[in-house]
Amino acid sequence: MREYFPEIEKIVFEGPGSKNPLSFKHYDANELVMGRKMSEHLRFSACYWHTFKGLGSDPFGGPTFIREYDLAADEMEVAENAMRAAFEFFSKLGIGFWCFHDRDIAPEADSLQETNQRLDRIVDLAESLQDDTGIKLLWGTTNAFSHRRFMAGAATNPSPAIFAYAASQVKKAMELTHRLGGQGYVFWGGREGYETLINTDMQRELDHLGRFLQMAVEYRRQLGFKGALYIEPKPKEPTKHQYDFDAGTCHAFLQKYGLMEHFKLNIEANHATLAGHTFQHELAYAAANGLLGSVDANRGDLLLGWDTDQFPTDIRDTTLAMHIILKAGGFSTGGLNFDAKLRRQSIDPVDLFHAHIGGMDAFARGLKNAARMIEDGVFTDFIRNRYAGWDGEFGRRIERGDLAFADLEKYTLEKGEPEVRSGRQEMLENLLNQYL
Ligand code: XLS
Ligand code: CA
Ligand code: CA
Repeated sequence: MREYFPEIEKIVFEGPGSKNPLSFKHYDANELVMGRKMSEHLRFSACYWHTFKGLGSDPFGGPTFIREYDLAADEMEVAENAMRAAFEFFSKLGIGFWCFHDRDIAPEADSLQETNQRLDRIVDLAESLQDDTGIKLLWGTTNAFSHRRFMAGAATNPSPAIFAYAASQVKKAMELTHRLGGQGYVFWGGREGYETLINTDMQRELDHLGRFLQMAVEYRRQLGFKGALYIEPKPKEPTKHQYDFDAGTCHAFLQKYGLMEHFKLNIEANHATLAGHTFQHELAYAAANGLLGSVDANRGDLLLGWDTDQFPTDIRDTTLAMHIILKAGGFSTGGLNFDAKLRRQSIDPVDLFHAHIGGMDAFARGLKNAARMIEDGVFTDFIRNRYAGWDGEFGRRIERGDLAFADLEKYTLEKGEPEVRSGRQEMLENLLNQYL
């Protein structure tokens, strides 16, 4: 069998002292953290689009990466070679999951029928490679944003024929995800949003998006697909205003259209910061509302206002993220998917290994730090103490709904000026640094 990464041996854990850049310094798949293997906590996934189809182009220039598997003359041969290269990469890296869009794995043909036949052919290959390697599908999704027919959106398009096209595509992609044993299916808004309200009926578009997702729920049931459905929030890009702006907006949308019990969120770090939030804020908001599903692990750049999709390397960020994820009970169907791409000058196949090794080590450290924070309990104790008044009789009566404004006025008149306490932010920030 042809190899696409012939110089790369299987990446193994060598520990923090190792000088070998092609080894894990912190990620040891079998190491137990809080009684569970690191691989089970982190559930790392590689994405197909950036890793195998992204070739370094940006708005100012074309591809800079040249990949062996791209060199065949026939499009479908390229698609099959890319799939083989992908599984060689996953196996050598030791990553347990992958994710794809329908259009990443097979190029679109002239008709939907033919496109779907191409997908079936590629999915046959993916299925056999999954069986051979034991690598699993974290989630599948649809690309209903690249083709020109989707320039004004998919489910929110002014044309019902385009809505129908998008539905047909999602139907097929859900079937393929189901066939590959996918643990989830993602809806990222693509071009579901608008450029200007002068030509947009927002209310109608939102209702259409709601109906579209209700149909997806119905089809999931019909198909017997047991994986989770996720919405992935993003505030802007490609449209000026995306409807799934952030976790809070998605939460309201899911409630309005009766979808709360059927969906969770796929939180992406870079989308959180684009929305003016931190990654941790979006995770915490999702967790607080029973919506934490899966994570697209990457980062943006504070000095750039767009979706740079860089590999995660910041230990403070990974620690705070894992702290929230662990406290919420960890992943079930979800995982940490590296929706991240190489910088344009990182042209060699080996750069893909460096990038993923760095991301996996960064989250392994984050996991271990967060586990120590939880085991030591200092942050939990501090917060518990800060709110301790609510555990007393008076606080509980307010929470239970036993007291009204008049009762609270009576209490205040009797007790006088309440005591105030320091939030101790600087002390806690110093303490956090001790864990990093
Ligand atoms: C784009 C999104 C996309 C989704 C999957 O910004 O991150 O890649 O994760 O469609
Ligand atoms: Ca993403
Ligand atoms: Ca992104």
